[in-house]
Amino acid sequence: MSIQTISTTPVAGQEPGTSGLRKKVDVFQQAHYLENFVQSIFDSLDSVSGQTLVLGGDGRFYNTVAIQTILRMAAANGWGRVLVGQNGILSTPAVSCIIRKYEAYGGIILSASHNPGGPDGDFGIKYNISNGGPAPEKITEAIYARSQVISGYRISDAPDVDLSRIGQAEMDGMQIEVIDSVSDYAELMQSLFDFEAIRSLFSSGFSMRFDAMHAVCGPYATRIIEDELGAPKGTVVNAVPLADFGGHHPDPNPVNAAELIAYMNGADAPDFGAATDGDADRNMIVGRNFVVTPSDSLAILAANATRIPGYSKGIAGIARSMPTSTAADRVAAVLKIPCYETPTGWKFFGNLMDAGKITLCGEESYGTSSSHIREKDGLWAVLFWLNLIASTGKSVNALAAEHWSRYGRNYYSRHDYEHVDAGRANALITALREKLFSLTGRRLGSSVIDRADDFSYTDPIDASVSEGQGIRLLFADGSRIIFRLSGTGTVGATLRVYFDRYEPDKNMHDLDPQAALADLIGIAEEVAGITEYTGMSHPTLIT
Ligand code: G16
Repeated sequence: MSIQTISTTPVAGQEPGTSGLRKKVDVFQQAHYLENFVQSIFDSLDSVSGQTLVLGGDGRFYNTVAIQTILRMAAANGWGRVLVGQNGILSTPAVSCIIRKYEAYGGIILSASHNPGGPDGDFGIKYNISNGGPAPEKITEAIYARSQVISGYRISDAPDVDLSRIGQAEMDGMQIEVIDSVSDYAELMQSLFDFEAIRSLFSSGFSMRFDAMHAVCGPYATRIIEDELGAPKGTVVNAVPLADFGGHHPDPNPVNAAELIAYMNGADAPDFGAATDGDADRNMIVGRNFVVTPSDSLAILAANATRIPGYSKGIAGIARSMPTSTAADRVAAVLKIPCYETPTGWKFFGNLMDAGKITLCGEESYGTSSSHIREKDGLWAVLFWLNLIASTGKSVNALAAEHWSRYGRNYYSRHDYEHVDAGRANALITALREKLFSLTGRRLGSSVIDRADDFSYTDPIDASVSEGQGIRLLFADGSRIIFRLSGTGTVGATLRVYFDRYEPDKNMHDLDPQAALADLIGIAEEVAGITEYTGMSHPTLIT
């Protein structure tokens, strides 16, 4: 076996977005495309010689092909050891857990998360650093810069490694360990939650439906919820990961997980419902005829954290991404702990967790987690809710209603306009940016804009500055409208418009969120001219 240096030329557009590089599968299949990006990652790191890399993906189409290529490149670049999930499968939270547990140098995750899979779908690649979290912007910018000047990559001509069997292999002096995809993660969950209490809950007849959406969480949820916690077989549905996610969009929200929602609204609905996404870092929590918004989920978990063994001593602080509702801020104020507001992107939470400033964090995009790892963690959130239900004896619906009655309710919704022409979408944001000054102090309907700005974040730990993170209209009554463009799509642009309105009156907590937000929705159209710019009179997705 020999190591070769292959000549290559830069490919335009290898700039990581909100969470790594995501493109259509056929883009990744172009000659040298994946190799250029992987070599750019390796070249952007301090010496990787002899170091340990964790490698795995969500099982989508092209996963195993990419894994074999990355193994050959890792060997050629001098990595000492690669821990790779059996059959190339590792969820995003599991990669984070394994990097931390085995003190690896970093990890590569192959996933386009909630984006559809299959030959016509999306593929993605992301590098995580030694704390287990996504590489910060300093590194992603270096990777991109490198990708634009690359002239060659190193690769071994060794044959494919058998990933189907747990065990050891060797490639050009590099050790390869094919590891069980689930066990390290399962052990971590056991250390945080009261498994005994959850077992008793299930043995008392409590029923649940967990929709793994034919994505990577299936094996994790089956092992933990059915095998270890004793939920009846069949509790986890769509449990086998498929390369195309069964043709569905593996995104746990009420639109894409419509089957689960219908089930939970039916006459025979179980007590509790949950779903996770392509790479198992997102989650949706569902009660009977009721969906918990992700922003509320973060606030409710924070308010009840001391009921959970892993958090019984309390939490140091909370962080939420800027567009996430301010429900968590109200909990932090009562607990007298800080609440940080970061740009969209999990990578912004890492420094706060490493510095011990926060314990819990979350985002409106169905992501919640804690400092147990450095990624969002779908199954963790589900187990947290199960533990909460077991320790309080209350349903999801009752826990949410009680929370609102104590803290008030943040009505919240996100409207997405997908596949918009990128030029038109950018023009909308530019026009808003130019109007910011004139919007401040303006009265629209019964609301006054207290402040209009383009969100900028200065990291409190390393003082790095991230500008242009979303247009905010902040109203005098605490309501907010936010406009930003998604950084995870692969076709055209997606405009996201976020609405957040606080309602303290407990007699007003049963409104339909779209009705409760109708005034703000009208103001967004008036201020931004969404229909004119996008050519769409309605959002393509409402969550
Ligand atoms: C990623 C990021 C999240 C972000 C979400 C949506 O999630 O990790 O932090 O909130 O994308 O980002 P955007 O609004 O830019 O599309 P995931 O689950 O796709 O990795």
